[in-house]
Amino acid sequence: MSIELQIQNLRDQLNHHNYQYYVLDDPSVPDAEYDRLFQQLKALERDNPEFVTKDSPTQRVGAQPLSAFSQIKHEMPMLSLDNAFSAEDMQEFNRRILDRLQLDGADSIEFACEPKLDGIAVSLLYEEGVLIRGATRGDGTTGEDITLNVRTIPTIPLKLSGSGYPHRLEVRGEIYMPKSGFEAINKKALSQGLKAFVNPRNAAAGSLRQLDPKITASRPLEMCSYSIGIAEGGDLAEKHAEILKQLQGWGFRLNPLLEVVSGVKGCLDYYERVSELRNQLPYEIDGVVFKVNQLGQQEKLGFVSRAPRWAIAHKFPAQEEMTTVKTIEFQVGRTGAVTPVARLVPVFVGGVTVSNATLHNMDEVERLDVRAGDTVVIRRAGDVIPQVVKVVLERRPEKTVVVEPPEQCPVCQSKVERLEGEAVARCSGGLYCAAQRKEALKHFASRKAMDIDGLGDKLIEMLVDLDMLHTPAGLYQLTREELSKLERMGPKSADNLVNAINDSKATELPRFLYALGIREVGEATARALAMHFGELDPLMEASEEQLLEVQDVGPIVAKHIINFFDQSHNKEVISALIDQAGVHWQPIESKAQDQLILQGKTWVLTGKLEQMGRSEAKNHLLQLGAKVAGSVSAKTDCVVAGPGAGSKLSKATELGIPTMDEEGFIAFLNEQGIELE
Ligand code: 9MJ
Repeated sequence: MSIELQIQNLRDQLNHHNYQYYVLDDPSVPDAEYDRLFQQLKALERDNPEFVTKDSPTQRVGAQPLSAFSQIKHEMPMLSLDNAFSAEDMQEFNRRILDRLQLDGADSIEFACEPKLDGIAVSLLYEEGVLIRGATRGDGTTGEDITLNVRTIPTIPLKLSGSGYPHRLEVRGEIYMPKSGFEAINKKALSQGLKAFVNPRNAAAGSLRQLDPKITASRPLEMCSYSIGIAEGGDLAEKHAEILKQLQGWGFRLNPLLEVVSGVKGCLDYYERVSELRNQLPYEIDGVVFKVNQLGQQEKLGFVSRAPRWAIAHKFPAQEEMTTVKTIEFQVGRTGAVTPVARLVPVFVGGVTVSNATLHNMDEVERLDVRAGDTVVIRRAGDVIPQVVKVVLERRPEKTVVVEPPEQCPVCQSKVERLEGEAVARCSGGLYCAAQRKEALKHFASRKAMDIDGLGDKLIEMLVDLDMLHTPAGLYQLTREELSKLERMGPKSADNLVNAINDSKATELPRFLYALGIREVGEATARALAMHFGELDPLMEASEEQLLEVQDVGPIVAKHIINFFDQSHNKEVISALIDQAGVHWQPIESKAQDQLILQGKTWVLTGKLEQMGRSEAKNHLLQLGAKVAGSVSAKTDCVVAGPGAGSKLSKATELGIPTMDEEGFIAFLNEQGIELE
């Protein structure tokens, strides 16, 4: 490609990005990419000055403002800043200044240092101390009149305080949205089904660009001032940092990290210190700004077309970069959550190489409309996990395919279920799914489930990793020979473990149901199901309506139960446990009715039970044969009263019915061999 064509090509790209960024507030590429293109164009033009034209993006800044707001011509152009990307760039900046001022290396320049806030540059005009106009920077020459909107921002004074200010004073600064405010409005927008903002800068721009100032007022915007424009009348200090202090006295917020340093070494040191702080700051910055502090020196240095020679922005490494999505895969987590993940062409961003980014759930995939082959903007700020911020649609290749959620688990092929109102899809494979197996086995063996002594989490992980254990039924086939070969497992411990596993075969139906790890079926629900159905088979065949009759079971739990028993894998595991391994329990009905201690008794629960839920308490009573009634009468045998018990307790006392508090009730349950969850 000829040089001329390369230049034209770069200009076209930059003009396009400019329009997206300045006019539409919808940046198409990360700033770092824009900067790179800009630097490339600058270098080509520097080496081939015959091709420089007036309309090159290097010769003007920004793009045309939108016409929705009235336009304002800045009396003094609003400058932009040159960029430095390295210590060498900073050395060169300093050298140029010394040369122009005819100073030598021994004379160090005083620099005012400020963080470079990533927001929107604005100009505020005060006449006789009263705010009369606010404008955006626009293209530096012409901006938009946003007076009504800036008046809504609390950190902008409507009237100056103190005295001695110029009777016409233009204050310039950055309007930005703090990180916390950004997260809050995005959360709200997403909950209302609205589009989220890409980043805080974008959110600030979008909020300022509202024709209705009420909307701007509702957005968490702040402003810091960093320079002045017009100043007529009044005495201004002779140093930049001192003028800022004067502004502070008149009511403007300054960035608290403002400092004055000496020489380029002082600048580089400031850069390092602020880099360290970057992630902890409550607002986003993309670098630091150095300004020659003495106004006399600033005047001598003057300007080049777009920027002052006396200031520079030393940019931080980018936190946003572009890369390509190779594929989108689905990962199965420990709870069976099926999560879409973008596999990326590795990209260096925010100080690390990123090759994967979670897409969280299908809602997020749909929101981003991300597809394999897409070019995406990746953001990694601080220690936050890398995020896909947006798809660069204009770079989408032909024939991309919309991502469909998997119907089957990518690990075990079981059905993936996504309940209404839930963002997360889950593998219903439960015990069968390899990805969930370790957790399921830990649960199966735990104290309130099958209670296998000596089978701890580490051991389960080892057995699964060594491919010695696939399902809970496999536990019952482990031999002492196999087990004693394991690390740190002597023949005695192996013996003990095999015995404990064997002992667990004689169990109770509620424990067994709980051990299966059906979603939302905790110990109390398992017990309620066991009491209601009496045996496993009728429960496995139960319809939704039948399940809904059970105390504690609502539509969601019912769906989980039905889904679980619908999976043939789960049925196979259950059959292996019962028919092959010999897991068994006493049939509930076979317990002679008169053996139950509370058979024929009526109990009432009242007040707040702090150590167990009402439903757990009720289940324990039902298990012991009692009827649990809602009101106290002469037929009541006992009242369990927690704090806040009212009329039921007084009625019981009146009728001379025995009562107990929660402590007493727990002691009673313990005597019956029932331990709390
Ligand atoms: C920001 N963005 O924080 C300037 N800026 O000065 C600071 N921007 C600036 N100074 C002259 N601190 C033009 C832009």
